[in-house]
Amino acid sequence: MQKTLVLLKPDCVERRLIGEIIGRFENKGLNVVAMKMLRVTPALSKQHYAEHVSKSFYPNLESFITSSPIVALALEGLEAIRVVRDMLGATNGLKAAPGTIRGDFSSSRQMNLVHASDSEESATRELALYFQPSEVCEYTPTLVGSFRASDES
Ligand code: 3AN
Repeated sequence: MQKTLVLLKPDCVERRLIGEIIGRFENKGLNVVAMKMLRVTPALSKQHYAEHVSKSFYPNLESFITSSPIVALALEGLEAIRVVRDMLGATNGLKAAPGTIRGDFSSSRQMNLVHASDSEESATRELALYFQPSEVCEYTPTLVGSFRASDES
């Protein structure tokens, strides 16, 4: 099992797509194990986007991610990091395949609705930025047997 960090960005919240997008993850069989709404501060933005801070587009990225509240989620599932990235689609909504979240709802590179961790290292780092260990609720849903066979874990 893996955990991954998902952020429903300001455009997702402003467009009232929170329920629609979380529903996709739930329908897939991923477990929501932590969730909160928050406002990203400039300091948190710099930590989150550490790899982009020195790039020319960073100021626009920071002003966007701090512009409205976001919803942070920890999702758990088998191969959850890759599965969630595949569900998001390409970074630019104009290039994302139909059927993916960005392909179906976004026509922008910046306003691409959702962030998800892209590796185990990023997931560990990013989950720690948004959640205390005590905020992550470990549980096994009773429906798990309806989502996959017992030998598929
Ligand atoms: P993803 O969210 O698919 O992992 P990243 O981490 O490469 O994409 O980029 C995060 C955000 O940084 C994007 N949503 C976009 O707003 C911005 N960004 C990335 N690359 C560029 C670029 N070449 N020009 C402008 N903005 C960019």
